[in-house]
Amino acid sequence: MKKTSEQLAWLIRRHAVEMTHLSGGSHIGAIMSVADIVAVLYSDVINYEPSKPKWEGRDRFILSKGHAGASIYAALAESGFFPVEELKTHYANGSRLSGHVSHHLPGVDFSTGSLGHGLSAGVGMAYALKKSGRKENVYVVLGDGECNEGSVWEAALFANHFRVNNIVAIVDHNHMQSLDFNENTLGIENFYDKWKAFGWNVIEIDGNNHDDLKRAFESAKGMAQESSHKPTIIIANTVKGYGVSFMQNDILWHYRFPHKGWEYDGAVAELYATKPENIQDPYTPYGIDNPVLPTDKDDIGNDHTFSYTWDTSYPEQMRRVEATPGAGGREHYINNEK
Ligand SMILES: Cc1ncc(C[n+]2csc(CCOP(=O)(O)OP(=O)(O)O)c2C)c(N)n1
Ligand SMILES: [Mg+2]
Repeated sequence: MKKTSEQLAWLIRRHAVEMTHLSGGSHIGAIMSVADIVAVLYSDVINYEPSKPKWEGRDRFILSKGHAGASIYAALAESGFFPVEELKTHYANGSRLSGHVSHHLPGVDFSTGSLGHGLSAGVGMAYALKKSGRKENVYVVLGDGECNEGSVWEAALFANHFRVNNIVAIVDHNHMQSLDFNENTLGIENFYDKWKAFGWNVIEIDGNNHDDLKRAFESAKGMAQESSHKPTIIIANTVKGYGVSFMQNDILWHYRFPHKGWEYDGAVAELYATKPENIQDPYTPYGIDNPVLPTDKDDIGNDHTFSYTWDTSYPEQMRRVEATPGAGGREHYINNEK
């Protein structure tokens, strides 16, 4: 039976913890961030046929932030494109499930990993489909740090100029990239106005909220039919590491994988506590009885960014404040009421 978006998002997160744990692979924070977007796309939005991955009538999907490949691998396996068992080969020598997304896998149209290419490829596909009079849509998921790449904006110009209205881009706007917050690396604000200025329809939502996501994809369909024929972008405000408290908003978890001990046990136990009904945890069906807990000496709750910190509960105010080095910087906000 087809999974609900909530079930699929949970399974993506649970698989991702296992896959990165087993392989020592990275980018778990990026995977947790995008899991809800990918889940809603595969449960409610994208037209596909798992037994015929190259079916002509399929919508095209590109995960341009290809370092979060485990999210799409899990979504494809859970949607019937290949056996779930194969997920355990992630990152292994000879596996089809390379760390970054590979088109050698059924259901993947375009390999990604070198950031900045997915939107150009997606706009090209959409343009070709439209010119051929076809009705399929193209969906492209980008990272917000990825929007530092100039090619993203070139594709944006092209899509507007040629009225490519059968593309929907989604930006996983978690304010972080690999080593620091976007705001400290190369700022992209005011993001909404930038996309508007490039001629796109813009929808801004909470990207970890499934109702918001579903409404946004519905609205995008309506906008595509408007006479202006503009492309549409959904700015999905997300939290990097979403779903496991100690990974959330902590840049450490861009590259770190859940190690044996409290990191793996803590992630699994937290996820198990939020498991939706009618699905099984495929690895630890009864959770973990006695999870190893972090001690005072363990590196948890510390600020691993270079110099500043960011709290997504203050997106409008754009509060950017100095952290106290080595003292749990995320607790220290200027003008913070707490
Ligand atoms: C062209 C290119 N430059 C650098 C990298 C290395 N890299 C991998 S992930 C990443 C950060 C991406 O940040 P963002 O797009 O915001 O994605 P997030 O992980 O936050 O979802 C970088 C710089 C890359 N993959 N491609
Ligand atoms: Mg980001």
